[in-house]
Amino acid sequence: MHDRIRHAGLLEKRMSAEAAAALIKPGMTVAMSGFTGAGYPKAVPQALAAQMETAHAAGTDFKIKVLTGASTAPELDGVLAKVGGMELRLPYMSDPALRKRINDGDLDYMDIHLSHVAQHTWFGFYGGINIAIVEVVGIREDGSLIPSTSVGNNKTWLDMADAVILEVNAQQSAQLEGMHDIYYGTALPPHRKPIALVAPEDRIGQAYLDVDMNKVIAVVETDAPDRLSAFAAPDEASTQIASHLLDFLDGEIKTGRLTDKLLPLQSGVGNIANAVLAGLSRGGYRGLKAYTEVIQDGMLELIKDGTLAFASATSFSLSEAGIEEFNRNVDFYRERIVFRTQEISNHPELIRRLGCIALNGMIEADIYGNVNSTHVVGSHVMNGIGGSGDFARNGYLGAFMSPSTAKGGKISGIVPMASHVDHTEHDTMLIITEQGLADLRGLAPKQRARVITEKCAHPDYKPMLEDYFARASRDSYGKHTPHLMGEALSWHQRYIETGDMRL
Ligand code: 0RQ
Repeated sequence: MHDRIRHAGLLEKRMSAEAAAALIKPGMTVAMSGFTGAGYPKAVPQALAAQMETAHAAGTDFKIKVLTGASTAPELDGVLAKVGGMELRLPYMSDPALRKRINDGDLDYMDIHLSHVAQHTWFGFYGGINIAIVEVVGIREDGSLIPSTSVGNNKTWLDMADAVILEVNAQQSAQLEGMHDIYYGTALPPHRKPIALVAPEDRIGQAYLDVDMNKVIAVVETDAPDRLSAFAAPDEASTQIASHLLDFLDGEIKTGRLTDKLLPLQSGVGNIANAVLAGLSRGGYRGLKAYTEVIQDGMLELIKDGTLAFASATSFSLSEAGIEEFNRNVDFYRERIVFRTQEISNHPELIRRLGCIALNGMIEADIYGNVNSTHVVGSHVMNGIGGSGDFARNGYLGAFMSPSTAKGGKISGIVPMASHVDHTEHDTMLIITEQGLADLRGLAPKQRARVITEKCAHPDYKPMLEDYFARASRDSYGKHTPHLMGEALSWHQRYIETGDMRL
């Protein structure tokens, strides 16, 4: 028997990616595996894009609705975006071609908290799912599936879809078997029960995904790596952000609010989050734990050097060097990493119970601490909210980090009014730039404005913010959260008109 497909019935269902793609029809809702460039289907979406291109050339419109775990890669989002093959996409994305299509207004993009996607699917909010396409590492004798480098929403997709296409990827390490914990205990309200997870390393489910064999319409063999994007080397700004965070955590330990084991860490995506994690290894911590969505290279480093004793996530997002490191020392990492479904990795009940320390990147924050994670000058979506809201609202601490300026200083990361709000002032506790750290806990709006401006703003913009706040404090309609409504977004308008927020 085939070593990756050990179920006789499913072995019979092998076919080419082209034949499997031909089963997908215009207008279908197709749910795909994949989370932050890991564990996404690699062959069928490419074959589908080619078929769409042929259809479009013949004058036939061929678009589908695409649901995923989070971002995927050029072989999925990229190819489908390039041929104009999507009418709807949700949730998180980061592919440049797809981002361009969305910002050109060519398709609908729904940005949803990652913890909401599975349950909204069960609630029927997105209609039904015609086909699920899920990458797996292998199929066992009993037909259960060995999950890949991400779990994401795969359990929900397999359960809810009318039909299933499996991509069995021989490139993924067979050693991933046993690293997953798939929880099948979720129910619909009012029948929900407490989820019995009280520590990041707890196992509450099974190592395999179940699938109704009768729904499987194709099994496609692939042999291609994940996206494996490289991370930018930590620069001065991210190193300073990491130092401010370390100083803050030291202070919390001194006051007795935290111990030197901290609380489970969550770290977002992107270069800043990756660099800040790398900085944590300088803090001298040992045996910390992570309860997070994504394991980037920075977190793997922390596991390797003993800073982290254990990490729970739903996905990898590694560079080529990162996956090589994992594969080289897989026995070591297997003992220290578990992958869960994203409804569990991002579950508000669990994040609040564990008391996560949430560390996420941002586009901008305003002087009151409202945070924009997603939209450049209020309208151009970057990636999406991802899980940042799940963790920031429900964690013990919610920190948002960014350099104080972007685009060579032409944009301020601290603005009078956020041009789009993903995390309200009620959810944000720490704002960190290379300039400093604003601790907003226990502060009222005007106190927050002074602290954020003082600690986080770049010197080019600090006098402008102080001037705005002084005039708003004098002339605002209400004096609780002072704003000059005609001026609050003028910095963004100036950037659109002149290419620079500075006066
Ligand atoms: O643009 O690539 O064109 O140079 O944004 O910015 O500074 O490299 O930072 O890679 O950490 O990303 C918010 C996007 C930050 C990320 C965001 C431009 C900047 C650059 C990237 P270029 P940096 P990062 C869990 C958590 C939301 C989702 C989330 C993110 C590019 O952290 O997507 O947290 N977060 N999920 O130039 C204009 C500004 C800007 C700006 C940055 N104010 N104006 N452009 N940029 N600030 C994980 C998941 O949920 C999956």
